[in-house]
Amino acid sequence: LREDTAVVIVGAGPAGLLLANRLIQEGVDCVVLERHTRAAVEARARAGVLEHRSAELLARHGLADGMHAAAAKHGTCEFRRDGTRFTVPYGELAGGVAHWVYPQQFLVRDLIASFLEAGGDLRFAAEVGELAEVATERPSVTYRQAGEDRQRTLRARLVAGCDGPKGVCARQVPAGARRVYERQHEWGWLTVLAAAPPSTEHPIYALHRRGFAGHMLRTATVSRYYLQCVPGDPPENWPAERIWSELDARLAVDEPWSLTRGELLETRTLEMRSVVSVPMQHGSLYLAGDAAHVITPVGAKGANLALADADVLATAMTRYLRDGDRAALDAYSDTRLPAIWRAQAFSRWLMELVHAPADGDGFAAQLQRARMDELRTNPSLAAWFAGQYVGA
Ligand code: RFL
Repeated sequence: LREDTAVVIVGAGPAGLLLANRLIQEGVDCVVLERHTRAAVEARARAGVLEHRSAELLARHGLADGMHAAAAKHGTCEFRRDGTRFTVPYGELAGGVAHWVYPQQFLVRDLIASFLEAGGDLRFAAEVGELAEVATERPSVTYRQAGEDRQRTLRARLVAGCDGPKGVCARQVPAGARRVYERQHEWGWLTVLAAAPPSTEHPIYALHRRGFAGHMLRTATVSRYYLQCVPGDPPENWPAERIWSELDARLAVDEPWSLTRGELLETRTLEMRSVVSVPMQHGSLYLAGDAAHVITPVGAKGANLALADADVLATAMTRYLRDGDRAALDAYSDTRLPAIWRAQAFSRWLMELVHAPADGDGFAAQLQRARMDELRTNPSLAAWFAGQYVGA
């Protein structure tokens, strides 16, 4: 079975769905292929923090109604160390802007609904197996719809690889045609989602001898927590009591404060890895979001970068398909990479600030203490942090 369309989009995450919505708004024909069911995609909890510029981007394209109705706005975060704490009013420091706390699965749900309402072609349970002729102007994508034996093929003029960090699209770029920059960070993370109301009004980054602990906000009834652990430490080593007592110890302050516990919804260990694949394009194939670059959750940048990639790509694809102008498409990688590297640099800076170093209370720990003091007392550094963090 063969069909034709202008753009095939592989993956219905934030990148693929924003691109699909923008293309359909511009009248460009596209098909989205997603390996999971709609229910599974809409239930996948990951990111929760949208930058100011992502919120503006969504609003500019009429895709922010759900976020405006349900998201909380935040402009302050808190750092803890040795029983003390201080807050950074980053929203105010960045000129009166804010983060929008809106779980990624809600955004995904909204973007699916708006694309389908606009008459979009989104095929769930459609697993892409291979891409062909991506170096030419007639690439094709072969996929299998769940429950069917035969494969289907879509021919297109352009393919957008929005299939996440382990997708098939990035592998289509020949090894000799790209450079993969990769870093395995020296810390491990346990990520925890719990049915517990937040015990704080703003996100907490706690630096502790036993390791970093983070308390992030999601909704009025669900919170996210992070615990630094040995890389590769399996979640089985972390029963509920250990998780809560570690959080109690690492988040403790010398004043009345307590952590509200709740049922654990999800506990995972996360590989703390950063990857940037350059260029983000090859022939008729364009990579966006985690398919092109992976960033750790520190600094909350991954979904924001995915949205920004998709926005630039949508404009470039539209110009080419509607007006025959290739300039923006050819420049796609070069347009996006500076911001991607800035996000990686900020994320690494924040990681070094809050993770317990391997040398215990040695030299690295003293540097870290100095850096934290600088952030607390130096308005120029706090202003830089604010702009980077909120994405002003
Ligand atoms: P996604 O969301 O992974 O979507 C890719 C989609 O492609 C589908 N797919 C395929 N479909 C068809 N055929 C195939 N062969 C396919 N292979 C894959 C997948 O099923 C999936 O639906 O990538 P996208 O769109 O690039 O979006 C990236 C974001 O999901 C990611 O960067 C963020 O979640 C990262 N992240 C955070 N980002 C933020 O901006 N703010 C945060 O607060 C934040 N917190 C987080 C995070 C990521 C986390 N984890 C789990 C890694 C917190 C955590 C714990």
